[in-house]
Amino acid sequence: MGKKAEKTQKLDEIVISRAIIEEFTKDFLEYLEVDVAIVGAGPAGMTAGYYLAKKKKKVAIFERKLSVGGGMWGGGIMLNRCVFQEVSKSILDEIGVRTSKYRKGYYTTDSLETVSTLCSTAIKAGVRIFNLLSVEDVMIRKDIITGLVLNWSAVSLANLHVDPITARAKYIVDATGHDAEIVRIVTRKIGKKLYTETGDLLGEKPMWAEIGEKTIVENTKKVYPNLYVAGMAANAVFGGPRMGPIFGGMLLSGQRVAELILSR
Ligand code: 48F
Repeated sequence: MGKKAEKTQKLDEIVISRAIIEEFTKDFLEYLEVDVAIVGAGPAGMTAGYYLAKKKKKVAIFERKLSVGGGMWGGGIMLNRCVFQEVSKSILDEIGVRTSKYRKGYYTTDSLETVSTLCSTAIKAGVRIFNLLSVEDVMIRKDIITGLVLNWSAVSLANLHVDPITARAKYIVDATGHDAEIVRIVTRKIGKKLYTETGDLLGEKPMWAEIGEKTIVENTKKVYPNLYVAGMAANAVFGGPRMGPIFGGMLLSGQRVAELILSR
């Protein structure tokens, strides 16, 4: 289209509306059946999505909030810098987040750059992120999780009595952070059948950055048939400590869960 044509283009509000509805619906319908459904677009969920999509898996991330990024935007106490340790730097380099060396083994990033780059890289690798959708339940067939129950977050916020819809997935990742919401739903609905010592959530332990960052990767694993935990949810389920505003473990956990699922 030439410059003249651009200036004189007429705009039709109905075309704009149809574009939104048709394009979104096309995607949504396509992603109601996926290889991997990830709940939560925090650092762990988006990293997991990126590594799975990179290997051509069909991945949907369902995020309750308007914005992705979970607890990453505010760095520590709303100071928008994130800290990463040496072992996680290669992931930042791979996705193109700039790092600044603070001391030996410690790097900082701009949290806004980190979230936006992680999100953009995941989407460009093929992940579809559906924001404003809450996972409120799971589908279970013969003791295996087969899918998620979804509703618009606005429905619960407004306390409306509206039924949800469902999405089917071969594998599900609970990347919902401290609350480990999906694992909690499983124990509430079908009892203490998790792959933990007690069958129940063991609960997050007090802050200990060094141990927390180590255990979060070890605790990233299958917790119930076809259900994996990643990110802070992994330590909440398997009894690891919290680690505060250091984010390397979140990325490493996301990468780990992708590896585990790909190895299946
Ligand atoms: O909390 P969040 O950032 O989890 P993460 O990826 O990273 C944890 C760190 O941010 C931080 C830390 C620990 O000290 O370093 O806490 O493990 O992101 C979780 C995302 O899941 C969404 C939530 O809105 C957030 O963006 N979420 C939670 N429950 C649901 C959900 C749900 N039921 N349905 C959809 N999204």
